[in-house]
Amino acid sequence: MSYSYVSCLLLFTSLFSPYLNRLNATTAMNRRDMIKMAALGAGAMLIPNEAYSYFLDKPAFTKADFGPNFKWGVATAAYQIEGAYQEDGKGVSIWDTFSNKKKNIKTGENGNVACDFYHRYPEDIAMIKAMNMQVNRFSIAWTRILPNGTGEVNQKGIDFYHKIIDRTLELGLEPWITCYHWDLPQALQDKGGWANRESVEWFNNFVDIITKAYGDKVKNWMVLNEPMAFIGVGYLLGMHAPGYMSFKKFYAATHHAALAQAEGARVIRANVKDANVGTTFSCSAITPKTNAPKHIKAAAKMDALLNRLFIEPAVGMGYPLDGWSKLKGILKHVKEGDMEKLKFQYDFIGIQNYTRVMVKHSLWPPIIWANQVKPKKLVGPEDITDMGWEVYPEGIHQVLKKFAAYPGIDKIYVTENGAAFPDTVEAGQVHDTKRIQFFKDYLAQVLRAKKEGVNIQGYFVWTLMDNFEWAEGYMPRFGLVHVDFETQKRTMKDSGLWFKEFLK
Ligand code: GCO
Repeated sequence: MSYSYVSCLLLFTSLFSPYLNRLNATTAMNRRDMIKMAALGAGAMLIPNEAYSYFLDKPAFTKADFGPNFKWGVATAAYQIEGAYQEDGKGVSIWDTFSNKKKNIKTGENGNVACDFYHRYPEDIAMIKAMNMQVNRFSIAWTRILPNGTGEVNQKGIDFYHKIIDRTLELGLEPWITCYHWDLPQALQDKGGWANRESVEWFNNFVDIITKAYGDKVKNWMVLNEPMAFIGVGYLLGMHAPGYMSFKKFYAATHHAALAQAEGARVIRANVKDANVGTTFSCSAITPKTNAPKHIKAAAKMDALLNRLFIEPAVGMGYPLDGWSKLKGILKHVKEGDMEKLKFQYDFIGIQNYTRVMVKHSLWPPIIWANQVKPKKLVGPEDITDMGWEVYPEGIHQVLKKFAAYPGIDKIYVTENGAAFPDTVEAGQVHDTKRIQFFKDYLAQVLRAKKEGVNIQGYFVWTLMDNFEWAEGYMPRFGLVHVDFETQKRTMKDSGLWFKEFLK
């Protein structure tokens, strides 16, 4: 999804890169497997568990290569981990409503209990420290602070996040707050949610309250988590809360979320002294299936939708109508002065990358006439994650370069990157070698972009522990820590131990 002007070149090179990349990955996998087999044969018991995977195949880089000020951390989201969905005065969010309708979640599960972080946070935050990470990125559930979205503040909700922040600080970690990670109050959805222009005011009010409450203690703030994901998947594809499939609602919601992004940033800047203000974007390298013009055009449309839609208005370029003319429906919602208001000089942007998207021209779905080529149909990708996503390390390099090239972009943090694999606990251990390999390969590409001059200042793993993966339920496990959802027992995976060793 990308590749308009700056990245046109990348689009063409990316046609060839999968092959080169795959070759490298295969070699690495074989080597790793061979060493692993040898280690097992030679008495793996002699290798202390903590160093187990790390010794199998050291990466070609060290922590020091990323520089002394580079920040390492983990990211989570309130709805995915907290549970306690009706406790201490919390109001109902759109995800409470959505996940409690069985048909909406693949596994029929809901997020009512999730990881029970609400009660287990002291130990859970300690695990971040145990992995030698520095940053705890988490989000605030709007409905704990304002059960009805606006109006009366729930003091117990305010207190809860003070406890999270204090625990984080007491362990010597930095709290990084995401103001909105998808859990809009249901009371506001009942008034139209993001499709209602008043959402900008509702959001400003919420951000005003939380920045005044926590701004003395917390300096790093992110306004939104992946606006494209919660607007696109929530209002157009109907697969996430609030579950709409409507262009009309999508156009309105897009503009209001884009406005809220900049207005929310202004509130943070006004209320928090010395704030580091950012916002996060989902992004994927886009590859057309072949270089036939029809596939290239299809890829450009996907790029406009998936990558460009929220960053470009934020940097003063307006909406990417040149990529997909159908987006002009958004303009109906633009009032005088809005284009100016959409702009904000962020201190940093957060890049969230998992996979790449290969695109073909297609008669389905109509309107966009573009569809994704399923990774299974690609030529021999080295791994497909439990999300059905292709492992494509070079993609993170491409999106870092692409986003760094926008005007006015200063610092970049990789605020999410990770993978879901089917992990099992065996004798109290989780040997998630695929995930370790994933991090080694993606980090190598992050470092490559950094060496090429992209101002990357940190990397946060998605995610601390296995959790409620939205419409997918609890099946895809993304954590560095395994969670048994029956007993809530936590087991640090080898990948968590790998980070502990790597960051020592
Ligand atoms: C996102 C969200 C996370 C997801 C993760 C894996 O990026 O979609 O921030 O909440 O769980 O990305 O899908």
